Amino acid sequence: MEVSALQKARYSYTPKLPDILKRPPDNIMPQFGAATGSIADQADLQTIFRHNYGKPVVTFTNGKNDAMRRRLCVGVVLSGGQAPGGHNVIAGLYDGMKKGCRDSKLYGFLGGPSGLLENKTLEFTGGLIDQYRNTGGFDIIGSGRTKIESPEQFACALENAKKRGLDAIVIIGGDDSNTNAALLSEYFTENGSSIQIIGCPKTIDGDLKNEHIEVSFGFDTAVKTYSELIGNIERDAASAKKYWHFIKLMGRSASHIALECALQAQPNVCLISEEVEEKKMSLDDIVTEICSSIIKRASGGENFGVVLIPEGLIEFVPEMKKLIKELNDLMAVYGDELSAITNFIDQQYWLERHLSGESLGLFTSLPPEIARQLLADRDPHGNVQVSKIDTEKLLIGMAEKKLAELRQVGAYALKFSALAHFFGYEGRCAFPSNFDADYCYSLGFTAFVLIASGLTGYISSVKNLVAPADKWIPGGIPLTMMMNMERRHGLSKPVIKKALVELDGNPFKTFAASRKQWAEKTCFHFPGAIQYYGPPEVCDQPTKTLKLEHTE
Ligand code: FBP
Repeated sequence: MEVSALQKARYSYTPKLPDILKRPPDNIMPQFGAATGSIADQADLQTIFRHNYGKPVVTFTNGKNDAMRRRLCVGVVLSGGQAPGGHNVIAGLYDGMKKGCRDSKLYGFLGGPSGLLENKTLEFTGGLIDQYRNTGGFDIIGSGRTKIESPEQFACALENAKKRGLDAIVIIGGDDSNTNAALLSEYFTENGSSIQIIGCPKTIDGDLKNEHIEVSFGFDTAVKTYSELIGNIERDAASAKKYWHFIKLMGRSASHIALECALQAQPNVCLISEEVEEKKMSLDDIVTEICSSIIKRASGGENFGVVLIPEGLIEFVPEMKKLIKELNDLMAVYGDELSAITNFIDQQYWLERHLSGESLGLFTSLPPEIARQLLADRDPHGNVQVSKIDTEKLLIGMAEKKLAELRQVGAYALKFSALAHFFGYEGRCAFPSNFDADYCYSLGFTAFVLIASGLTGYISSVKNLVAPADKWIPGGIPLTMMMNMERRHGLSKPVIKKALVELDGNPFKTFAASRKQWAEKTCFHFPGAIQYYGPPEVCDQPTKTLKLEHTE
């Protein structure tokens, strides 16, 4: 296969490792902290995770440890959406295992968790790994969104892991996949198996984070890719001076991606879903805020601008949230009945009989394309697929209407011409930034040390990420520590808590302090493309979010 010059160069990039992981493996000792507890609902979680609850946080120190030299047989699963750096997690795990013992074997389950259920694997070789080092994508083994949840699926996963002779399985995924990892680990132990489960924090959305997981991998590269594109659009807007660009950004519920892109590119408006919810803003309030920037800028002759919209926004607008919840509940019960109705008009008649008056009023007031998108298939967790709803177009339509009304009363002689964009897939498989390449490799290597140490029910963690990589602190965090109980499909379930944007956190406060000025003046910033070779201040910087979260 012919590869690009950059890909060739990236093959030979050596990811930076924390100092402790550079030692010979049999010189790395696990060090255990005190017993831990979950963030909430301790009694329930203690009952559900009888074997795994309360385990200590693990860090590593120097010390003779022969266990690191044992022969291991491990399987790895990539779960959920792609995130830059996944290949390096596998490379770090593979290199660690081979450094420990040349005869260790690493298998990849094909196509995500379904590969574990169908026992579809490939065995990694050095040659195969070398073709994917420091590259984006999950194509080395593929990924998928199958959820392992029924008792039959748990039993099947255990049987297949035994058949393969595995010592451990590494699950690389987001909050839901790592919740699944915790349940799988508990099930294995409960059923007398010593097969270990280790998770790894992945998702471009950046919502799998807490005191111990400073960031999920992939966020760094994805936000830098989107910020580059936004900067390019800003420059185009400032050159042509004729368009307002409405840009929706991936990120599912949380607005971390939009917030980081705003900090980097300084657009005129950036909506933050968590603030919309907190202030109980209606769709009309949101459009009024956008129009206020359009009008102010028009009065200075600036008939152009950029608006950033987190993809989960509409789920945070109180009236929409209520409508979506009613639709989700209806679809959970009558999904088949509703999808058997193929005509949209008939679907509306059906909804007239099932939605509350308020929600029905809102549903029928929406542009038909948006209303149709709200009825589209749910994801495996029963949620609306927000990436498939054209919120950016909805807001453009509403802004056009509001501005037209204002023009009619003769208040404003302004031009408004808007273009819609959606950035998501453009960033999920980019070549990992140096930060993600290093971080992922360290996460994979750390997973090896946790496995060799005989641990299960842990997530690989690398901390102190604003420092240079040699000062990073690798270790393991009990998965149960990050959990609470939440309602899912009408039942109380253990889940890893999703991290949303904190309105009293430094990243949001920094944005909020500048946004008034950005809304009126042109303060665009042009971050440019991710750089892989050059001075550390250009190539190795973490995101602004990470820096602001970890500096006073
Ligand atoms: P994960 O949470 O699985 O990492 O996925 C992140 C994400 O990119 C979201 O930002 C987006 O809403 C979703 O995946 C889209 O997924 P798909 O391409 O499967 O529809």
